[in-house]
Amino acid sequence: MKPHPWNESFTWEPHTARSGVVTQSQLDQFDELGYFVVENVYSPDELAELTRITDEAEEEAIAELKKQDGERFLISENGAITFAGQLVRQKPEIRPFVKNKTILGICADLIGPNVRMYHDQAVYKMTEKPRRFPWHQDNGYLYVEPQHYLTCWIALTDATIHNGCPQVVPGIHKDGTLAHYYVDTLGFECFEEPPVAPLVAEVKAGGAVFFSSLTPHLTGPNFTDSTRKAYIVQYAASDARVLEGNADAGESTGSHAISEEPRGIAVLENGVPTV
Ligand SMILES: O=C(O)CCC(=O)C(=O)O
Repeated sequence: MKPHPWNESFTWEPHTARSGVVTQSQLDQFDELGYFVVENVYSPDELAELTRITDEAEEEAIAELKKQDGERFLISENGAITFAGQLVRQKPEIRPFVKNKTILGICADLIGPNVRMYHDQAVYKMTEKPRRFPWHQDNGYLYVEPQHYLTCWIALTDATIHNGCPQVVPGIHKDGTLAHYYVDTLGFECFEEPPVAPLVAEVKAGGAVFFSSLTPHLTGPNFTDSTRKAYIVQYAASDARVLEGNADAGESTGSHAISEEPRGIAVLENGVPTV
């Protein structure tokens, strides 16, 4: 495991429970292992409405995939796994869900008083065709500074080891961003074999797995007959910047503020939820 070329120094800062939404021992687990699970983030009615929106987005993503050769594009493949991105931008009715009170309390504890929802996508995993899913850190895709931001993996259906719940490699987040290499059609990977045993993060529908952008993770195959549905939302400090350029070619060639990107919205300003 090598550090990402742009990760010249990194210190993991421990977090303190201030919002009252989660306990200090949950945050201690986050600091130690890089993740924790919170059940019942959404009520059954909220979950039904959120899923209605993501189902619609997934149908649109499938319609697009059907126009592609072999009905696939990179890792997305009709009948296997679909990614429907930028829903906050395209479907404003989803915005109240990314401003959920529990999630914003966790954002305040783990990121700070000024937070922007940075990226979102619905990921549906169908009964699996055998394929590898790469171990990756979310910051291994687009390099953001500060390197630590928060990924909230919301289960729209019960997520278990049998249908592709998240799995995380504990402890590695403390070293910051690792070098990633591209695995053709699948995406970026930081290692093929985890250096320590992965932990399985099962979560019931309506709950969420919270992990750092620095926590190596993947989701396993779906061996069941029904689709595993997730909505993944990422939150970063409002003044975070995306570094530009090709890491393999050397230094970053520039950067832009995440607030310049149309896919995100501010969710916390000076500790207060935005309207
Ligand atoms: O939800 C999934 O199946 C995988 C999503 C994931 O790991 C990601 O998009 O970073």
